Amino acid sequence: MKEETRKTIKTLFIAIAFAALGVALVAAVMPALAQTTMDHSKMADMKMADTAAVGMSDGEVRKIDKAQSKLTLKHGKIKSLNMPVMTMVFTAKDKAMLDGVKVGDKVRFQATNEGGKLVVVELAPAI
Ligand SMILES: [Cu+2]
Repeated sequence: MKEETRKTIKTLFIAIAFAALGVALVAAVMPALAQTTMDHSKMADMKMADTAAVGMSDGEVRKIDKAQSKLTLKHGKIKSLNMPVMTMVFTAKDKAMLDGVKVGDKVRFQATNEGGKLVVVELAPAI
């Protein structure tokens, strides 16, 4: 092989390697960018949902676990959390909230999703 040909091939390989690196970088960065954009729109949606769903949801106390700051509520639709009617466990934001209710009580409450954990931030007897 001629020295000239070897040099050309070497240059070509380097060029291909850089091109491949570039593609890999773009491939690695693009999903991250897309993700960031999606998160922003999600946040905007959540804020809109929060504003739209000011107010409390209906519930009935099924179980109280004061030691764990948890309560089981049979609840009506919760628009802000996109939930249908169901019975589920919530975490009370403040243990003292649980002092004001007992099993069987009808309540009005407000719950938020805090990193996947559903937290009751307000709890009051139903009027
Ligand atoms: Cu639920």
